[in-house]
Amino acid sequence: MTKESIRKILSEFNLNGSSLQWTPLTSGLINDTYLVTEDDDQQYILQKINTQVFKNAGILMDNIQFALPALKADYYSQITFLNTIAGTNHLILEDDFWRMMTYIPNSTTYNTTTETSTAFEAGRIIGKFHQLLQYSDTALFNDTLPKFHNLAFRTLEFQEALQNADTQKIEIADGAIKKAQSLLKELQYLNTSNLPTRICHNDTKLNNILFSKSTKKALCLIDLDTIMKGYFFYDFGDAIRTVVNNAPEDEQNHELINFDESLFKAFVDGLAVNSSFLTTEDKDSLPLGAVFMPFIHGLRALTDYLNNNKYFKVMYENQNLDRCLSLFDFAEKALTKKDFMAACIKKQLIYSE
Ligand code: GN1
Ligand code: MG
Repeated sequence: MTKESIRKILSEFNLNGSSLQWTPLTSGLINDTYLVTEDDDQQYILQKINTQVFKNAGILMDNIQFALPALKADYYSQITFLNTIAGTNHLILEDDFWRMMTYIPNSTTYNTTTETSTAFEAGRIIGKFHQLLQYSDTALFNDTLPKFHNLAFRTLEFQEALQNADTQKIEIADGAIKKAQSLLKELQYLNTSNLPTRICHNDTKLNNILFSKSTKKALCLIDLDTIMKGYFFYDFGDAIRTVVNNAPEDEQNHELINFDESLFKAFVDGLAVNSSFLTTEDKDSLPLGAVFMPFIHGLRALTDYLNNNKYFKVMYENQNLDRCLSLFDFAEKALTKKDFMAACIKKQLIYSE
């Protein structure tokens, strides 16, 4: 983006301070994000939505607007969207979809953690998010990314990609393809039939939780684009894969990929603070849910590798394959901890029969 085009966008949102600075934030794999500073003081987040992925960004904004009133609560930081001069919560300029929101001062994010206090806070704030949204009218919410975490759908996409991929790619990905098939067998035991449909965040990796720099307490969840219907284990599993494992998502040295039991316990303790909304079926789904989420992400990364990296941003050709292998490795490690997880959940989350 040229300086002039960003300046033009900022002026449409009525940001005309005498000094405007911006810097790209590069951790997201889908949208383009900038931290904007106005007059060395006020900060905002500016984002260009990837409309190849979010084909109808308007209904994505609607979902966020349905959720925000319920998320307005004590001890939960509020994210506010800025209106344009024309009075809309987004700007369409030359086919690009832009939106701006407030930046919570004195806040930070972590990609990974070794601190049990951080794991506790992550569990607590995810519980709070669900507790606040538990009475939402699910019928209001759009399926912005239909079947986002639907395993049958993602398996079909994977099989299609396998049929169309280069033979060389299939050979390189042989190990990953075999792992996919064996993990799929384990996941057939995940029973979703009696699970309540909830409004979920659907992308609760650790770096989508905002923490206070001073108190170290979790403030709120950010990156609200995937707020949609789902099951609680989606948000549980996505958090677990990033809270209890210190290795990045594309780690190539699998010896560094770990499942830290004390971080898991701390996360569940934090969740227990805000867990009265959970049903027995929700709780029973959590151990396999913590295998499911890294697996489905790994499968999506593998599919994208076979499809020549059309969906996720990559920095090198085989990065999606590395993501897949790392995520599958974590899924296998989580599978060996299934009984441990079930025992912690039983002990730490009160079962109301
Ligand atoms: C994508 O762009 P980002 O990091 O918010 C993806 C998530 C994955 C994540 C992998 C809409 O999210 O599902 O967990 O990459 N979001 C979408 O880190 O596909
Ligand atoms: Mg996201």
